[in-house]
Amino acid sequence: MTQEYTAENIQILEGLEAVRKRPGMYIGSTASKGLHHLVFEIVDNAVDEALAGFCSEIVVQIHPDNTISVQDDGRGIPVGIQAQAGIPAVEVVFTILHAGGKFGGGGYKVSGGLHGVGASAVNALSEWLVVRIHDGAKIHQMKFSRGDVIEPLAVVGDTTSTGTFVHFKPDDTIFEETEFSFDTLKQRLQETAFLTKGLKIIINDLRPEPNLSREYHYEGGIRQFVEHINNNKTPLSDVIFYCEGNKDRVQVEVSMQYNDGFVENTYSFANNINTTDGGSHLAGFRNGLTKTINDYARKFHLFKDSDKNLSGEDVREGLTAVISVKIEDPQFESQTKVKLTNGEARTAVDSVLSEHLTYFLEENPSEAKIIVEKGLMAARARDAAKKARELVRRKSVLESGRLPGKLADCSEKNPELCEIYLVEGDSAGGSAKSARTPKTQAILPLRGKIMNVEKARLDKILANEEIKAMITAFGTGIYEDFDIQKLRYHKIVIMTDADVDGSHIRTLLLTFMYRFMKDLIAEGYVYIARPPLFRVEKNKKEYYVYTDKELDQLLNEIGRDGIKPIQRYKGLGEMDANQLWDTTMDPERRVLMRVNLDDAIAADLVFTKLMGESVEPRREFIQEFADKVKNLDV
Ligand code: 28F
Repeated sequence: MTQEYTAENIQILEGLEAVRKRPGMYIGSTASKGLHHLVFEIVDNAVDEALAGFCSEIVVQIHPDNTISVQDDGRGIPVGIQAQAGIPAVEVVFTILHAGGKFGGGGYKVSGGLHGVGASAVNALSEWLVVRIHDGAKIHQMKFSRGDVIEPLAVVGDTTSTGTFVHFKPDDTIFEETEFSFDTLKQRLQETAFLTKGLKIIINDLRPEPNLSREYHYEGGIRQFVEHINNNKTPLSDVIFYCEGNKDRVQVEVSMQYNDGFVENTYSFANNINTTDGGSHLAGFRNGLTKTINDYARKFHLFKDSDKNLSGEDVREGLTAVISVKIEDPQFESQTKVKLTNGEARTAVDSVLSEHLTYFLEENPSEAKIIVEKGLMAARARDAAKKARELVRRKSVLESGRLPGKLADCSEKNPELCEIYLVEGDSAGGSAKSARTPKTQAILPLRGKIMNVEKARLDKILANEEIKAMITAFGTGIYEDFDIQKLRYHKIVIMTDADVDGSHIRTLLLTFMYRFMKDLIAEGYVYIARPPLFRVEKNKKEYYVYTDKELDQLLNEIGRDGIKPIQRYKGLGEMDANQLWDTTMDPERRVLMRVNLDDAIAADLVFTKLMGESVEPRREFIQEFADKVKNLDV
């Protein structure tokens, strides 16, 4: 692994002025993200030394003045004169920009941060930077300011240890933000520790009293990463699959474990970079997984129907997986480095995984059975969902014009003027029907708690009578057939109780709409009605109040004397038609919140969490969603 470093390895050399002139080009941004990126560039060099087999511990410290130091126990950056440049190698590392971060074929660099520009870019963007190298005998030190040498390399002491220490202060004339976030750093460092088994990474935040400190050290590597991800889930077996291997100079590691949920959680990395858009290594993983499980199931006659084949989606339901490849010359689809394109990564992951997974399944028949059965169940559910979709589709074609019996439709025909209230419960539905303006307001009562959202599968959701009624009432069809032009109401108002059941129903409705009628939400047709929590009466005047805080405020304003007993509404059903009109349905007075998904990707994640199995993320969803809905008084 050790090799002579020569200048030939450096392909493109640029001056550091370029970095200071256009920092964004080199580190992505000068905001908080770019600031933290500096730390990862330095840490990545220490990680490379660990990957080369010479470093076992990295210590990162945030100092009280928001400076950062990183220390490793590797060999120490070479201090000898580098022949080509005629200056010490360490000076080369800190003053010559290795554009693109590549040292060329056979080069030293294996990991590499997002932009891979290395220590020199960090140096260029630091008000000052100190590097201290222990070479087992002497301590060598060098100081820089904004990329320029201000103290040349010199021996400053004796030592018996080896390693590299770098301390720097980001230049506040470059960065808009110079405050480091412990959470951001610790999260990424933990990820790095998972991906580099055996490496101990310590982070200390010396700013608060008492100091904060974390230590990450995983002998099990990505196997423990999988365990960590499945921590709040219910695994189908305690056994976690793990394999590693080399092919075509690609180093491959895969670990996975199934849980009882329906969501896939696969994380892929190339040279420790989280490739959020996947790419060739992920494609190889998917291919190998599907093929191997199908081959096994057929070989051991686990399919009743011999033509049966599980789809990729079937075998990935409830799967948590981490794929990590290390590759000499990683190619990415774009500058953001979120999608790997090296073809050899695909074949390498496919073949390493297929080989080891085949052994694993044959050696662990009970795990194999669980996996195949999970896939078969997913396949059945998918078939059922497809049938349910077709049913709904056919029905809406056959019965076009036939509206659900429970719907009290409005008489207006121009959709722009029409609204539909989806009301929880028949009794509130009844009040809403008598309260409404029949010309423009339609009411569709939804009975009680429709179903347990928690574990409901989409096929069950689609088979649900209330959901089907909704689809016909909207008129748009769903999924591939969805046509927003056919929407019969330009306001869809979800009106549920302000309790747990109410939020479940709301969540289910939104999930359903998001999955099958995404544009309804994207184009802002969906609203949430906010019924009041309290009714206060004083001197024949009525007040409706929507939160506990508002109640306090009101009572402070009007005083408590002569107040009638305060009515607390537990549900919509407790309000009579007049009250419902006054507080929740009168366009002049009601409070509606528009459901606004400006970030569909983030929303999908939120919904995915929601459809999952653990209670905590769902609570977060409700919280998160509440933040997303814009208060809009219409
Ligand atoms: C706190 C950050 O940067 N650690 C590093 C090494 C070790 C070698 C090295 C680094 C030589 C000149 C390219 C030592 N001995 N921690 C770090 N530890 N770089 S960075 O070499 C880099 C090449 O430029 C090293 C033998 N080979 C390599």
